[in-house]
Amino acid sequence: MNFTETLQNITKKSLSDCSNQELYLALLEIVRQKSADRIQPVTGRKLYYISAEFLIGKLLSNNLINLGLYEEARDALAAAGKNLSDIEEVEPEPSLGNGGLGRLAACFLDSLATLSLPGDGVGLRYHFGLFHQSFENGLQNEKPDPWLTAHSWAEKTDIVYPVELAGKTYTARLYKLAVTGYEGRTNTLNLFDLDTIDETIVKEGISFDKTEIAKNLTLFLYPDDSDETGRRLRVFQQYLMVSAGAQLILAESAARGCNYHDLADYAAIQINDTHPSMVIPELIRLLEEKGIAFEEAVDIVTKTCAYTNHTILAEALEKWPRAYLDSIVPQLMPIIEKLDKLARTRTEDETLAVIDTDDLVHMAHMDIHFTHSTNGVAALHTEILKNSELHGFYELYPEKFNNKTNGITFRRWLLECDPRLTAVLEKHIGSGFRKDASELEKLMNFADDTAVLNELTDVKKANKEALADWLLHTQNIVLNTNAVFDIQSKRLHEYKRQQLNLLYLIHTYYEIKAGHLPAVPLVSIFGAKAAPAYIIAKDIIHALLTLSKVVAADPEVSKWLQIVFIENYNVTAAEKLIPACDLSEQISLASKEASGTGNMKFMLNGALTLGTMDGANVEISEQAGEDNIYIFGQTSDQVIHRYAAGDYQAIQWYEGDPNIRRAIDFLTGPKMLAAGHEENLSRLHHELIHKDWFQTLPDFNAYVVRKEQALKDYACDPMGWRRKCLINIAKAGMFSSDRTIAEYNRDIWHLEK
Ligand code: 9GP
Repeated sequence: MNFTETLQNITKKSLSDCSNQELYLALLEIVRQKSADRIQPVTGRKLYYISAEFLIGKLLSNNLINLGLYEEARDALAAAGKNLSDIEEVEPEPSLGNGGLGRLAACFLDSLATLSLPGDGVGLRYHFGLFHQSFENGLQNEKPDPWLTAHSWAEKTDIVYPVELAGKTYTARLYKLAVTGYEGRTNTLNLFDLDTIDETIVKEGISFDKTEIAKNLTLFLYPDDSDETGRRLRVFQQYLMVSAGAQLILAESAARGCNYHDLADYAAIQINDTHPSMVIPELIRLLEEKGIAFEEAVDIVTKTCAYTNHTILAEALEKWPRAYLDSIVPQLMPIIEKLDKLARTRTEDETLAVIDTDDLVHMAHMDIHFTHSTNGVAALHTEILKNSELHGFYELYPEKFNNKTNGITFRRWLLECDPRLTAVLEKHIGSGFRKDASELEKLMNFADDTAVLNELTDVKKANKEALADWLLHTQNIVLNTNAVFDIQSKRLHEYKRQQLNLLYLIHTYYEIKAGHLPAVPLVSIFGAKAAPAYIIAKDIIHALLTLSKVVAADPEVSKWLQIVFIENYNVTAAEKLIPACDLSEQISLASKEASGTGNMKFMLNGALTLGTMDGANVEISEQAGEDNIYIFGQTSDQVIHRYAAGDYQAIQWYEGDPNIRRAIDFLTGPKMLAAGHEENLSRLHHELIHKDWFQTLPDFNAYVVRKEQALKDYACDPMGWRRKCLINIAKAGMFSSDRTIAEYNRDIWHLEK
């Protein structure tokens, strides 16, 4: 049966008579069947990647590509006058993540399945995800982001586990989502939920009664933690995830012959940041219930579990007040106390304790003491962990520390999102890079081939047009596609420094007014969500939206500059933005971005990086060569010293540099106040002058100089620019998540194909 017949068999009518919804459901069924055919038995260890987030994105095209059905499906539909991308519009994007942490987890699942390694995800089935962002009156507005439909990819099972929370028993139900690899096996993303969740309790935006656990537990990812009920709710969620997850792991291992003493021969557990850390005491508790003594249980759990650290920012290195744990998970507290005592027999250093003198339980400390591996996510980040943030732990357990530089799946971030570039690559270097990313290096043979460089220019232009079309019909935004596209899309956070870009844009506004025109018209695009309780982050969004209005209203400036803030940045939007980008903004304060993965996606799609020597930018710069990247700003050592000296005073930079002062003062000048809100703009103005925790001002001038150099190169030497782009694509191979997963497997998991 050919693809058309298979589809017709399901829809029971001719394809041209089907609605996109009917075709979507038929495709979903085909993908489900074909994925199920690839389920294979597990031999040896199986990995469980436990994570609060899995930012998987839409699945239809990705699954068709991985099953080798994409072209067939596209052609069969086209023959009936249907368009696969229109059909994909029917699919809601699963809203199960926030940013890089969650997207990394999704890339890892794809690579595990592609490498035919047995590795499942374990997480929660949030009904409304993070939130849906819109802009109203220049401000971020949040509302639920529903994605669960009657025909969701995640299928309900009969598997349930009891979970004790604050003395009451809840029933966690398992939903399974098939993850099929590119020419590989099918694994599972296991998502837990409660049957009792009541979506109707959400009122006004995203607010709901945070105390009604049975009704609210899996409504949202990262519920607002600015008050105590919100923080406690996060503990409730985390325990639901790890307790149900641990029961699943033990049940599946036992079904394969595990007698619990040998759990580490059956399971490897990766703890993704500190949200799943309670899996350690929970597994010990469950093993004790099976009759295993505490000491042996600790040993088993240590051999089974490994921990990944994704940040040095305190906010994500969770420390829970003991009182929360005493009331929510009283069954774990005696175990955590024993772990604290045990840790104290290994070191006298109070700063490495599990429970500190303020009665805070340090989740990362528990992870490092009681797992066999702690890894950072880029070379620089791991060095910072070893030499400063976690130095005491590194001295105690040097053998546990290792680096695993992040990666991205090229199936989604090249084959799916940039079919035009993929076609050009295949024409010149064959299709081996689909499975072996290092083959991209073959492109270096064409670095001086004008015809190939012209083809890359055509691809970029077509991608810019496609982005413009999409923004026009989804957000009513008109883009100038003859401009250079400069993009900063990532979570909104002061350390990522969208505010530095903001100051640059104000500076450019003044320069244009003074007749100093840029080398090329600039379209500056932002995509970012701010955590609902993060006030300054929301002020930065407001300032950018307001500036965008001011610029658009000024014909002298708008010829040269356009500022676009797209709404509700998510994976779907990223797949449109990244292939269209010329200049990729990776401008975090050096030392603060653990790795970044957006930086890798932009590089792979032929954008040049404007960035600091931070996270994986350092490795991107090594791969691409310093002539093919625009690096600026303080080094991580300089930043760390400045923090240590404790003498950074933003006001001195503000008072000492007229350009900085001019840009900051514009925020509260008449034009901005006429277009925006004084409260938000003054707060940001004050923050930049009196706090500026992430040292925007010392990097301002270096940023302006480097960005102007990049725009000049783009405008004055188009072939030279395109050659740099080609080199970036050719050297992106090391950032495949297939490489990352192979390293995790070699050093930590030891799974069998
Ligand atoms: O901020 C890091 C980002 O740099 C990294 O690429 C990503 C995946 O490793 O994790 C992010 N961390 C978090 O979102 C919270 O720790």
